[in-house]
Amino acid sequence: MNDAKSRRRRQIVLALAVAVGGALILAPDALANFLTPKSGGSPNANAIDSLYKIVLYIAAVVFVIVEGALFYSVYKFRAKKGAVAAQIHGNTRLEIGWTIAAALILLVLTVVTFVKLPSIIDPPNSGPNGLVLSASVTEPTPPNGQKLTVCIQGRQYIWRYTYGTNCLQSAFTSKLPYSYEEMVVPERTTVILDIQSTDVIHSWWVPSLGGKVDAVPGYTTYTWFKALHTGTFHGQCAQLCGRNHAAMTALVKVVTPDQYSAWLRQQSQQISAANNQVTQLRQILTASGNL
Ligand SMILES: [Cu+2]
Repeated sequence: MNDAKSRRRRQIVLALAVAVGGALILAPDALANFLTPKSGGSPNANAIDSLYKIVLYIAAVVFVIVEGALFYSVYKFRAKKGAVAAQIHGNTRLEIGWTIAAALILLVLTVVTFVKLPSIIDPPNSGPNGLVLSASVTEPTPPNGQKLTVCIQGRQYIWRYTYGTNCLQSAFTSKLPYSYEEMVVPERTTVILDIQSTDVIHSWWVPSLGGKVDAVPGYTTYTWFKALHTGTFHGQCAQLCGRNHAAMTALVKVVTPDQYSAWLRQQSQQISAANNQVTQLRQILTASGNL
């Protein structure tokens, strides 16, 4: 009877060990960007990812030690039904020890976080092959002041992007080019995002290109990214903003600076051609008394 019991226990322990070992071996591939934040698109996304991993690994070590001690104690000090428990009145050295250890861990996490924060918050200069752009004073600015500004407007249920340094002040009077849903930007260029909302609170989030920033009606919030290479990056409004919230996706298309300039020109031409058509239509409708 006892033999069968201990064999069964050994089998359970073995099965658990195989399951945990297997999960650890398979984890890096299957769970890339699942357990840790997406990264690789922009330096701030990479900094968020590395800070996250440092905290995760420290927490994992603490988890293993605490759970290991728990399981060890449960096993080692198991007793038969009806046994009288030992009466223990604390252990001062142990208690002081784990209080200091916990405080030290918090101290390390605090220091690491504050060391890492500037690389997440402050935009760097554009790369040598990035676009050379003008400066303005109201937004976060890289050390040399050169940046590309894109204004993002959240509205139920689409993102609108306006391109140009003065996009906050004179998007319409300057006839700045704009696009919906898909943002086009040049690679290796520090892009500052001025984020606004026209209706409810939305949240701008393209995980591979950095952190999440709310778009709040009546306010302008800012963030930045510097795409490290060309490609497309997907995002999704991260704040429940209404019944069609799930459809409020974002796509950032990173192209070469030359392709970007060409796209911007083409976009401007298409917008003005469309406006001309509408103007003609309006004249016809007005002349015929239908408007
Ligand atoms: Cu939204």
